[in-house]
Amino acid sequence: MQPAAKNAEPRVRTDWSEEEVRALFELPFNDLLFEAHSVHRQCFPPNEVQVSTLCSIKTGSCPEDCAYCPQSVRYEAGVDSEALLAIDDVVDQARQARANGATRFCMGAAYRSPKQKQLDVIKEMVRRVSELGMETCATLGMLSEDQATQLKQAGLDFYNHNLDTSERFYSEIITTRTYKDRLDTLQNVREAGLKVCCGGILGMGEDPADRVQLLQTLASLSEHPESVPINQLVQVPGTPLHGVAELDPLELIRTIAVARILMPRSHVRLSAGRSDMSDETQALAFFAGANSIFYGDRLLTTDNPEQDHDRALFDRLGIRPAPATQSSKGGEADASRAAGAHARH
Ligand code: SAM
Ligand code: DTB
Ligand code: SF4
Repeated sequence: MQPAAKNAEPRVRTDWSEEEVRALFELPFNDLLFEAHSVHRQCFPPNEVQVSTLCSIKTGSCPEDCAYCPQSVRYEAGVDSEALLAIDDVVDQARQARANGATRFCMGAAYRSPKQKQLDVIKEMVRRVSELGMETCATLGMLSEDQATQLKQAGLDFYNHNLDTSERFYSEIITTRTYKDRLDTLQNVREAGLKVCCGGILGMGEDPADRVQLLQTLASLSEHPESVPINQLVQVPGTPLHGVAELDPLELIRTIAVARILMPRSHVRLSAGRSDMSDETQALAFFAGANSIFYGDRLLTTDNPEQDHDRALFDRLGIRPAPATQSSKGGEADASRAAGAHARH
């Protein structure tokens, strides 16, 4: 394949065929990384990584049966069930995340889909976190278009809803909602004018062909998701996927590189699973085009690398945290965020 022309921005395409995607995966590793990194440099500052912090606003006892997830009520995975957090507690956590240099705050709830009473509380959380000048993201399960619109009106920027894997492999992982349910929610989120955060999980025992199909489906959505989280399965004892064969780290890097080429303007997030990755694997992921991470010692219920470790890794790699994309939010926010980010990185 021809390397991307120097300085020419790659065309954004939503018509990638499965054969084209497979051909990218089958490139020699160096050719793939060269191409992905070239695309990355044309679209993004190569030494900037966007930094988000996760907050589990409602933990555990989820009715769904996602085989990877410790929050499903069906598995004994040691996660206690908690009520929806109080609004003030969530805002305090957001303020702390901002002081630590995060520009986006992602609120996750173990719901199949939120009820109106719950959504009313979450809308207030979104409003208050938004007032801090942070970008906001929520992941609450399935949404109708009306629910998505309500969140948009409350000031939500992004909605995270993952396809998780290929359509073919999906039914081996989740039986309580369909692939089409997921695509419908993604469409509702788009129609409401929210930015889409959508990706998947690797290392669940899927075939390489499933990784091809997942990326081809993501790149064929009518608009690419603005944010594409690539999670590596965090294996939690008690969940059905505990004990599956571990993913070859080079396959993770290949998947990130192909995602970067297919969706050149999207943020590709090296998401869950970093605690199990070497620094060298993460460095290669940033070279291949990953430019977003979750920062903070916890994901939702599992561990993330210590903040000190991430700061040291950024320093060793000469990476700086990206500024928030929404300068319009400003206010109380900008000065203290800039100070926090500067002090820490
Ligand atoms: N309940 C909502 C839903 O599933 O859409 C939102 C929260 S759910 C925990 C968000 C995402 O976290 C899932 O779609 C999945 O991709 C990811 N996730 C959950 N457990 C994981 C694990 N053990 N390892 C990696 N990713 C995981
Ligand atoms: C996403 O793709 N990964 C994040 C976020 N979206 C919500 C969640 C990772 C969860 C990992 C398992 C846990 O901590 O419970
Ligand atoms: Fe529930 Fe989300 Fe976990 Fe599935 S991934 S069990 S929907 S919290």
